[in-house]
Amino acid sequence: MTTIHIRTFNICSSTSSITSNTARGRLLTALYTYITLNLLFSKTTSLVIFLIINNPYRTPTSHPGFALSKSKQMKPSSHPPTTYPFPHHNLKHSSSKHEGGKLITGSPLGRSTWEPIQTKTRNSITRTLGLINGAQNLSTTLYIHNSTAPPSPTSTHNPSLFTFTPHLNPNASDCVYKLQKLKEYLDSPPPLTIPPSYEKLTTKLGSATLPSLTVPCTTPLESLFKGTLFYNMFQDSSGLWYGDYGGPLFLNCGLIICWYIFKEEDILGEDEIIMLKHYLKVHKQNDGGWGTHIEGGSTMFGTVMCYVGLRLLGASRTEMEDSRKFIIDNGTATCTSSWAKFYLCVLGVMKWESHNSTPIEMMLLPDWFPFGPGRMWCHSRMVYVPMAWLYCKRYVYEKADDDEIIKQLREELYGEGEYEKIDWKKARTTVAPMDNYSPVTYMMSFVMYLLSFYESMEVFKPLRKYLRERAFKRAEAYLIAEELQTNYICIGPVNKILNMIISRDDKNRFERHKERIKDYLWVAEDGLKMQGYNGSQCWDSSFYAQALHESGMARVYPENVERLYSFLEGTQILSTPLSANSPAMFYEDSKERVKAFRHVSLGGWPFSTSAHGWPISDCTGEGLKAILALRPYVEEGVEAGRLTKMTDSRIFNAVNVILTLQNCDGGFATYENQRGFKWFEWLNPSEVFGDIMIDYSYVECSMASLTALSDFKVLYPDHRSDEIETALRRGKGFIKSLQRRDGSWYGSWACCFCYGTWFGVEGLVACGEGGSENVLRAMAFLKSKQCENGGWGEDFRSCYNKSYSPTGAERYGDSQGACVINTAWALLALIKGGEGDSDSVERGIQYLMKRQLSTGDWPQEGISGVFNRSCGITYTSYRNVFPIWALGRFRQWKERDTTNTLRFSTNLS
Ligand code: LAN
Repeated sequence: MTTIHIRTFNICSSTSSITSNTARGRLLTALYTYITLNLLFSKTTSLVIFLIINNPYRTPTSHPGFALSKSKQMKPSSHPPTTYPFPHHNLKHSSSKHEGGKLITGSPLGRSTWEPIQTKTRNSITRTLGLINGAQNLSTTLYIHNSTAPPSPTSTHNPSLFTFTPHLNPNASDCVYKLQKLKEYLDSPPPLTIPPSYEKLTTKLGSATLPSLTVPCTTPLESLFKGTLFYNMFQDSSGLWYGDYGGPLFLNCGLIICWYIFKEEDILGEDEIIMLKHYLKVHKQNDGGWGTHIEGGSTMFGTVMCYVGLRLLGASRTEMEDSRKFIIDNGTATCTSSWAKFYLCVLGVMKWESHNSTPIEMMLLPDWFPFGPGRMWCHSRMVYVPMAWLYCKRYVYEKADDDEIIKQLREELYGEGEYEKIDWKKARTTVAPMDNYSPVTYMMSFVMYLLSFYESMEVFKPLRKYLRERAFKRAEAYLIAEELQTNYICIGPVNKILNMIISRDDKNRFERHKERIKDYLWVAEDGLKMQGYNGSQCWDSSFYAQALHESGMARVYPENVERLYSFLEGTQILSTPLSANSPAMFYEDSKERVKAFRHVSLGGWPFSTSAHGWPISDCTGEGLKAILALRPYVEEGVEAGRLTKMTDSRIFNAVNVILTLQNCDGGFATYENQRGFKWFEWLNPSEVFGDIMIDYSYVECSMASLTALSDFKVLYPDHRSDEIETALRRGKGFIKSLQRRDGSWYGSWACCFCYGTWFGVEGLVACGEGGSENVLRAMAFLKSKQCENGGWGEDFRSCYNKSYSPTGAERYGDSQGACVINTAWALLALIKGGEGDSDSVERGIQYLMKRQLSTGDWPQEGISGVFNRSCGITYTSYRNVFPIWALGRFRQWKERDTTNTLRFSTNLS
């Protein structure tokens, strides 16, 4: 009986479109389910089940598909309509402060790992699950986020809650993590000191600590309050919000190859293997292939990487027949892109002759030379240096020739008996059209041609030997510097694995690398994945801090705000006693920094954690703004010694990072100044990625840096004031120069024009351009894209095709193509641009309220993030943070007084 109720609810919520998903319908279903659960279980148990089955993962009714007019246009994904049972497996999530990991240097703050839980617990949980589900054979998996205690065996989980239906929506909604956090929250709800003026709200919308599941929100303030009540339940005790940072599919294979080559359990354990396999399987498309990321149509890059990954993890050839066919039909693995070829060479299923020359000698190029690793975008540099190392060593998995799976792969990837006959040299230039986002240019082909002579001619042998020996020494020092500066996390998941393979013969380095693999893993309904970074902790939390402040909600949750401040304070790079004493500090010395091509780190904020150690312009900007915004709320905590004071000198260090990051064009790039030239892009060898060769100035990075300077200027009018004025003036010019004719800005790091335009408007207003012609054009652009139902929507195709996606967010948003996150971005921009009283904003706010779930959450729709033009990346926090912020900004606008200063009135009438 229970099963039927729960499933009925799931089906209702997952297949209804926005129009049929009315407040009344949802309310009735919610009420019905809640009462049923209450009859069957204790109050806490029912709440846990209820909140989870009120699943934010909303699946639209159909998958429309669309025509491809240009060969470069992104293909839609087409996952098979199969639901997979959650495998029998248990992992729990932890933060390292509970682990006491000996081998970990740097601050453990914000570290996120998953671990298996005891079999005994697993059995008892499985039994409970069977009971709830009414199907004993459908035992499920429980993953536990280990930042606090694992749930007791009495906690209840329903396998159907974790059902992942990728053909409807391949985005998971972080139910696994949230379930665990929720349990912790309910076990010991934090004391909330809600101001008396909020009493009316709390009585209406729930207790002080729990959102009411039955009372609908009727005003924006109620919606805002419920949204924060819900999201705050998932704050980690260390003050941050964790979330899924998956999306790219090609990253898993690097890790799997590394594990396979070394076969060590502490690289990937039994539990992780099962879950990783599950993840790769559920993201397979109807045509047997995989996309480069979860929402993309199949590519040879994604397919070859996932195919090899799955086979190494133990999937049989027969169960992969359709995928093998996809590879063969698209020209065999010789037609995959260059990065996949690199991995195949390392594994020994492709010969190094098929790889273009990647000389490690690039490390010897002098600084004055117009091209060189120090001038490249740091992510490209950090990947191509270890790649060049492995290429120049012609590194191959040592047991490849005797390994049965490798022998089979050599047959499967190219066709029976073909491997020895392949013209490997020719394979250097073959690439399937679906992978060829940035075709190799004539100039690059010519460079490759010259390099192939250098690589193969006998006459160059002595010179090669001489140069290579020196280059290897220089590269080794460089790789070690990266490892120590990042406490072995490394800048990203690609160089993490490559550096680890290289460090194999150095026991100390290798062991430390292994300890930090877990930092990249994440578990969600779709299984375990290698994330695109070691998380987005600092970035997400900085935005939320500003949302809490701007909405007036920071006063309502003093406890959460203190914890949040404490996380942000502790995450400033090299600025806490622990991080300042880590080996990374050695490299902050200017001589060492220059050798390692690094910008100043001291005082910057990272995207993820302090231990990661790479400051980013916009993360520093958002981090600084967040700290400045929260300061008034934490004075008491600082005085009482509960919190560490942010000294002025720490704030000045952050400002220094920002000021020194401004480029000649007035804009800001990501991690470093722009050191190369645009023509470097002609040498982009990746094929699959666009604009990766240098660090360009972006609207996002510029807005965050400039708004931070502008906030800072108000509080510290005497510190470097002339420089700040100049920076703002130059920044304003840059932002204007990037605006497109239609009034929009292209967003490079999220989907897409709504995101970019929000940054553009916010930046211009901070530079004193409110009401200018540029801002008005942006307003007109946004209004022109509003859907009839009041929302806005775009998906990943906007980024890939660089034009507003023709059917909006129809695939994973609502039937009109609108979605929650883009609506929030558009609203943030419109209100900032002076449109707060417009009908457009009113309708947008109504839209957000309508789409809010009865828990206070919002549905998980399409993928939000993007990088390198062609790869999507997940941000599960965005669906909460941005709607809350937009509602909060709307509230502030409505309550502004005539002098346009804020009141943050708590009067609810
Ligand atoms: C990120 C994540 C954060 C992102 C923002 C801060 C949001 C952005 O405003 C600036 C660029 C930045 C820092 C960014 C750059 C590219 C990254 C590092 C990523 C998208 C996360 C993963 C991606 C990285 C390149 C993925 C690794 C894969 C390779 C192809 C090397």
